Amino acid sequence: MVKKPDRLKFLEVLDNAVGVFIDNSKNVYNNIIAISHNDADGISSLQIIQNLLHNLKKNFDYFIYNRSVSWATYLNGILPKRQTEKTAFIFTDIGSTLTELIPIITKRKEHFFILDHHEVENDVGLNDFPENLFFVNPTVYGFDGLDHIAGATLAYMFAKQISPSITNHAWLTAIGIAGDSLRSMDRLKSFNREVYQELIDEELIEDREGLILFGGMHNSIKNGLKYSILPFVKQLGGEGDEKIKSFLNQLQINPNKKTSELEKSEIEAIQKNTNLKTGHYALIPQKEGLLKFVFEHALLLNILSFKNISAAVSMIQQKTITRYAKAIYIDYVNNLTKNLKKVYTAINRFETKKAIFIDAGNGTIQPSNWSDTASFSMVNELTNPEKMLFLGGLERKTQMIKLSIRCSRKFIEINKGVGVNKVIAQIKTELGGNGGGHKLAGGIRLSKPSFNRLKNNIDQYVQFD
Ligand SMILES: [Mn+2]
Repeated sequence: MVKKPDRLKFLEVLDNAVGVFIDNSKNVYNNIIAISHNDADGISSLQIIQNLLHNLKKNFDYFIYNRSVSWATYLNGILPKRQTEKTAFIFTDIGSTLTELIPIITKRKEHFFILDHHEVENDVGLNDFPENLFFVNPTVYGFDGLDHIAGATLAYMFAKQISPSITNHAWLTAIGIAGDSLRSMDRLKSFNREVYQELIDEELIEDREGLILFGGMHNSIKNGLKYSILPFVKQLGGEGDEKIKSFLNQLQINPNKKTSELEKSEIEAIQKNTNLKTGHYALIPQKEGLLKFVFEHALLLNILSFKNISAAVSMIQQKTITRYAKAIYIDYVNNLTKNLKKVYTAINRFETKKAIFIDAGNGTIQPSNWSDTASFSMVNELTNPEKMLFLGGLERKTQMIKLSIRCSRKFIEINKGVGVNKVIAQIKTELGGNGGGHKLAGGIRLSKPSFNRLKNNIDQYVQFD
């Protein structure tokens, strides 16, 4: 994390994987199996690889892995019974759990190309890889897997070296970047920034500047203010139409005017009365309606991935949104903004020096929404970013306490590198329970007595010396 990115070393590893793929793709590989992650970045990465294999006229199959079972179990159903060098695997946006994968890959004849930007476990020796594994992961060379390089950015860099005409599909990269980074486009860095600039220069993406209401950029300003999830608009987000209309009427702005068509003076008037910022956002020229707006398109794929993965995979190839997908989208932003409003205004909380507990149980927030409510509360700083957030409650079916745990980058800085995963590991050691996660996000299930002990002594679990 702290070390300076080693660009040359990373590009050398990427070039090597590209070289091996090119050498074998003509005469050796006749079937490629692509495996990707079930989110917007994963689906965009997969589409890039599919287009590459289409250009190369290769047979291919694809699978999408949601990490609900181990790699061993999952791959058991995918790896061909008869091993052959004629098959190769490409993993995108997934595959950094090397302690699980290396033992499997070691026993196979096929080449495995893993193009991932998730951090690798600490206890893996990066030098004792099996010869058939080509592991390309920029986080190993000091890059940040969110700000610097999305899974789709990496997939695009790989594909473009093999088949330059992949550039026609490069707009897919913007969806992956937006879906993972959750930032306005002016805040991209490193490879994400460079590829995004290339998309603008090639006119594959239209970059615009305006009021940022992610989640509602495609909408009227009334609905934009109501349904924006990044940022959540304090005082207006999740509110009823009347309150928002009267706010806009006072500023003499037509509530039905499109967010993307506001005049400069209108934007300034809104900014004077809210916490909103302007920034850059991306449009896909050949798409229409919601799908034209890259952030909203990515959000839709992230939502659909959990509900109906085949709908998500087909949506990325469509020009306009289906009614089915639109209904799911509206339902999602409607619930999420209402829940964020609850976190911001009303809900019961218990606060210590280092932590905040929010009781979302007893129907306050639907359990299926706990995780996203916790995430967007934290990124919007609706709770103090210097404290770790524990949001959850009693889960009826298990009679356990289920908690979504989040922290900010600021928290990690203040606490010398301690993040959610370390706190969860500490809780599990001392109180039991099931769970896990990464630096910024994770979750745990605990018995009621364990939960009470946690709550009473929380600062001792969050503190490390
Ligand atoms: Mn990703």
